Amino acid sequence: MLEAGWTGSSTVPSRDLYPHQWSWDSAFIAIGLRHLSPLRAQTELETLLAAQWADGRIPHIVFNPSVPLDAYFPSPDFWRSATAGRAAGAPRTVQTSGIVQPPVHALAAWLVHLADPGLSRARGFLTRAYPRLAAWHRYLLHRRDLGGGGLVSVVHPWEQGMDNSPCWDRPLSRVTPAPARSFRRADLDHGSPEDRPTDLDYGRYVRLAADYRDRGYADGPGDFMVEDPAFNALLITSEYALARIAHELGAAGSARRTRAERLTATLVERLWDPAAGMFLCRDVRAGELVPERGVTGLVPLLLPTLPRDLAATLVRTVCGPHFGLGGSTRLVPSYDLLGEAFDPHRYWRGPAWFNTSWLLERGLRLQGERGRADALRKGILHTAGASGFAEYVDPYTSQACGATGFGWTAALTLDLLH
Ligand code: 9WN
Repeated sequence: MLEAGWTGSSTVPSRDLYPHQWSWDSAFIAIGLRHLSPLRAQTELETLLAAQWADGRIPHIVFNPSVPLDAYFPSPDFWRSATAGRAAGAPRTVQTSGIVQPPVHALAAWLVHLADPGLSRARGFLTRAYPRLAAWHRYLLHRRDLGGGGLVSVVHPWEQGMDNSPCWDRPLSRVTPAPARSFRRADLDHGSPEDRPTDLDYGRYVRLAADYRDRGYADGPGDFMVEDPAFNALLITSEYALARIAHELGAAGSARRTRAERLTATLVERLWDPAAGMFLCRDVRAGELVPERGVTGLVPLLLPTLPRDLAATLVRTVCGPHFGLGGSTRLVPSYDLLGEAFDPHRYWRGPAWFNTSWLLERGLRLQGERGRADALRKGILHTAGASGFAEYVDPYTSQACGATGFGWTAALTLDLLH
């Protein structure tokens, strides 16, 4: 599947549904590819990093110019990166979107390096990647601290990567949708409408992205600003990876480790909800936590300096009635099984995804929960194979939903097999 999705310089998430390069997909794909071809894994990340903007942002899509414009919406003529993104420093040689995705890249770069340190050193892989990754983190921490409390805000649900999670319903309700007739949804050519976000969701996605574009992709207060637990936890995880990369390159990494620890404390301060027993999203415009339990709020299990009692509570929450792991579910559902908005088939409103389960497998292992991590690993491997490497699955029946032969499902399966 990864061979079939390889374009010569990167891997598509899915030939039909997502025929370009996606930012966090590429990071996960590189983590798997490193076991087959460390060179290709390095190239995957290098292609993405080459599309970085001068202000440090790594765009969520890098468009393949040989794919027809109508194959995916929104296409390059919607984002107009070269013109609308000029002030923010969009690259001239390649067309990209103007929003970002979760910062898994430094973690991926470090893991790719470890797969073949000799090749990595000979090619100067980390020497070239480090300044770009550092600029990426700088962009997020400085330009995206829209709440002023030290955490990064996302300005679009596509940035966080869990597009139609019920966590966004409340903050999104303030956004006036673009009229449905003003755009054409190419996703419905390949995906079933029951499994995809609704037209109303899309109207809001389009409005938010068009407004951001029309402001020249300048960062500042907007209608949608959310501090998300997974996005910030992945930034912290990647900051630890950057500390290791700095050390490998002969520089000191301790300032980065200290920053990662400080960010962990800020995450707890701003997003931990003791009553829910997990992290919640903060709606920055409304100045309050969003009372919805999404898988995003479990991802901080990845953090090594999470207070022990919080880690223990998170483990209980993953295995309790809201997520059912080890009981009614084998993979972690994307949203609260008991939540009002739960839907076992609709995208990020219930189905289980492989990338988040992979992250939680890692988190459980890091927190010393070996038995649970082993069981989740088994569940991922079994379900990936049985579902044809689906994009996502019904959390109860493991029935395949969305695309099959999906990039990160194949890549992360490979990773768990090693
Ligand atoms: C919008 C590519 C991407 C993933 C996201 C997933 C989905 C895109 C879409 O596909 O989002 O970016 O068109 O629905 O939600 O996490 O990166 O696989």
